[in-house]
Amino acid sequence: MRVTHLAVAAFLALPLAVTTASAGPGPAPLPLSISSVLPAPAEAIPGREGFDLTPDTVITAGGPAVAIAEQLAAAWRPATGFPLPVVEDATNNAIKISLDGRLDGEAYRLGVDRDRVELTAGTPAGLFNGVQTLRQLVPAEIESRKIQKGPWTIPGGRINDRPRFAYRGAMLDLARHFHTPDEVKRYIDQISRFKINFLHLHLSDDQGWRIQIDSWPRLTSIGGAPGTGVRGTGGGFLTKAEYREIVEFAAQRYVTIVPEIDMPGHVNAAQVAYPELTCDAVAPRPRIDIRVGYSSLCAGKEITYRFAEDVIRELAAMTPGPFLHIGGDEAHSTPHADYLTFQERVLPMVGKYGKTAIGWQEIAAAKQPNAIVQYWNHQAPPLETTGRVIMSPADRAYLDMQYDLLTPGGLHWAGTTEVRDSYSWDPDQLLSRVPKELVFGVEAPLWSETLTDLAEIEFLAFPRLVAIAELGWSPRSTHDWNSFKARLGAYGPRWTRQGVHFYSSPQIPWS
Ligand code: NGO
Repeated sequence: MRVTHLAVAAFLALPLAVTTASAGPGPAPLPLSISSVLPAPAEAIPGREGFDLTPDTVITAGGPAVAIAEQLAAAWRPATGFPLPVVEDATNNAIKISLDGRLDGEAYRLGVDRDRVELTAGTPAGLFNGVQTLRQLVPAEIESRKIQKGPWTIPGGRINDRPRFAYRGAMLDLARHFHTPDEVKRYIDQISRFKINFLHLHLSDDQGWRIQIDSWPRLTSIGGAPGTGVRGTGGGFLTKAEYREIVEFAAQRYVTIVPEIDMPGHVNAAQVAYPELTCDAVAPRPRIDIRVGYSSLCAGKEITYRFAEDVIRELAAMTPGPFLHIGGDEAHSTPHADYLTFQERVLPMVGKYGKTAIGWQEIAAAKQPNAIVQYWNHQAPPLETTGRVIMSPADRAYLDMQYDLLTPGGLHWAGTTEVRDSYSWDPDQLLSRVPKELVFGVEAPLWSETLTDLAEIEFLAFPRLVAIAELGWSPRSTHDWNSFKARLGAYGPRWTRQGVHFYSSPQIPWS
């Protein structure tokens, strides 16, 4: 459900202005090779001859592979104008997509030679990953929605690829400014091309509440009303039907949604709707500024736990994925003992409804044997925990940090973050007191204090999200800034054709 935005027009020209100012004529596109892929494949061996897509090329697939084959055909038909039928069998001029029980999880293998392309994986998710690789191996004109000339040569060679980390996430903040289901879907479509497999949605905060909860209807009728975005812009919330549609759209791209309700801090919008959730039962005023740390649920009241359990139960029921995020950050106005009491009662509720809890790094202080901790604050004392950790260091992985002080949008409380800063760290070496076996993966959060529309989202996310995606997917042995920046520079024309408002960083040799 969308409530009108006031500030849509203001931004649109900005990313383009920055883009052209810093880009210049740029080098000519590099010839594609089997390793021109983002994120870098685990192993890529060039071959002699490539495969030409022609009007007679067919895609072969059976069983669960058919849906993935259809996705590939749909991606390539508009620009090639070729029919690319998905058939059961063919010998020549074929792209063969099949499941192979010897592979598992998200891994895939790709072989390209003159007569055929073969993509195999143990699961549909693996095939989907292989298709994202294949899509990057044909020239950028393939991204056009109108027929282009070609030739459509896929460079020859072999790829043997698998992820370094199981969790490779991105996050959108719908609370500070609401983003519509269509905007969220477009973002999912973009991130899934880089093998990001989780999207965390920050659905509640001091300003607004963005997900329908039937047992507490004023959360959205008041907390999602017009004007509940930062500076009074926007407003809106996801109905359960819209949320389920997003979940389904994401599932088709092998992205799992992780919903977050932030507690016990960041709850002003809920308390405006239900004053009984404060200790003194007095309704606070609605807040549209961007200060943090002033609101808290009341750990001493039973209604707090009824509220938490109702929300968790309804959220779990509409979420097929394994994780629920319960926030836990910056509860500066919750006394520490109350914070522990709250978390030690609420974290287990997530398990009761069949999910694993994730919380921001502050939850590490509570007894939370199964919860996953999301590291974010590089300024806090060293994180210690015995559970799994998702790495989102604000000075590297927060996509809402400005690139530099002159680029539009974003904040800079954690410093400015150019593309090279987001690429140059190692997720399992950053925290001295967390053993590397506990690092579950990486996530790139994008907070929306300054963001009202998709152009602004894309400008901050791209290209830095790709740096985080590569840290999450590619083996450390492939980590190489020069290689990364060349592959990224060659990717630019794809975003241009897709109409993605990326920041053309002066650090990257854009083709
Ligand atoms: C912090 C804070 C958020 C802000 C964000 C802005 C976390 C986990 N809590 O990150 O409320 O939106 O910074 O960068």
